[in-house]
Amino acid sequence: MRGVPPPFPSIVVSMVQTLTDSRQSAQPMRRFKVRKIGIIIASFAFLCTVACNTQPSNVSHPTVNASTPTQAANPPAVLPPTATGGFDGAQAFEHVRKLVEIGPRPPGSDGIHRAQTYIISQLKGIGCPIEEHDFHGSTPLGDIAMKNIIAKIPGTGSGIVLYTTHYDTVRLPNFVGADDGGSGTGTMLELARIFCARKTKSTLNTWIVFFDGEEAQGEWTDRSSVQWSDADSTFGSREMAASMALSGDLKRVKAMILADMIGPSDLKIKRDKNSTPWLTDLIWATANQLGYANVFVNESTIVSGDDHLSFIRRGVPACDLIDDEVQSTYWHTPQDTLEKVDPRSLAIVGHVFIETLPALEKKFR
Ligand code: 1BN
Ligand code: ZN
Repeated sequence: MRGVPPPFPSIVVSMVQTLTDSRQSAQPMRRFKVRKIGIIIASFAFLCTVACNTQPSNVSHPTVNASTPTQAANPPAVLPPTATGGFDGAQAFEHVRKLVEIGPRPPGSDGIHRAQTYIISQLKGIGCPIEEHDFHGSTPLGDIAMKNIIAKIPGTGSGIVLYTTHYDTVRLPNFVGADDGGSGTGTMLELARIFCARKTKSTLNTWIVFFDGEEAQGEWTDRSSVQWSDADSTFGSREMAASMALSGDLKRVKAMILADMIGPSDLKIKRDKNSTPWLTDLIWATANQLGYANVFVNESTIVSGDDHLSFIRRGVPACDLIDDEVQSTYWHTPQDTLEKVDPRSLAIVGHVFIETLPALEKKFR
């Protein structure tokens, strides 16, 4: 999994090697010819490698198909955008760095207002059509002004796919939420860059959603003091699901996909039993075909409180992608800092998100 990829595809390396071997026993003239042929083939192979790697990301989407895996079982340690459908893990990580630099981002704080300015300016800068949905969360600390931010990429049909995350942080002293709040936000900003730049429309309307107020609101002192309840959490996703139900848009939602805490370098995402089985299967099949079976593992967990449930409860297919193993380590502690996030993990999830869209298009054709 963590081996460094060769500079050329292995078939090219072995072709050049064969010519080099035969060269040692050849006559001078023949040696010259063979060397020349070798140089020509190596140059051709190099040019081909460069050309293949510089295709624009919005036109090179391998169709994920159960019988034709697109990668070996162990993807390389370095995942450049050319290997991940154009998704740049380094860019996603830079967004996480900027959010962490802001500091704590609990709802209603200066920090979350700065995070909102950052997310909105990034989305506008890449040309995404955006909406800001302002509302008030009724919390144990009183009414708090909150804001969902939505990039709406139009499709040719009526169906909607929601790619979602939360950008607020839990109200704990010195908590900056690199993984919890940061990793999903950085990933969705990079996903927005790719989807908003596409010239060809998907059949599905693709909405990228940044929820406020996912965390429980209270004057918490440490992680053991945090009391999570359905009424005091997931304010942003409950608000969005409710307003979409009122407008009639909720019926158009084919799938809601949530990314939450996807940053660890040893990322391990289990199947959440509260998520919709067919959608979980579709995402896991996509991840398997891309060679990420060691990240999207065949184990189960139960996520009993997160933003996907706001949609599941209203009958919308939804799936939560979360590494719940960090709950026993840095989760909801001041140690949730930048080094807990690996650009490679963001790239893997981003790649799966990119390829999930055509799989959904196919399903709802
Ligand atoms: C995720 C990140 N969550 C809070 N911060 C939601 C959650 C709550 C996930 C309880 C698992 C258990
Ligand atoms: Zn949290």
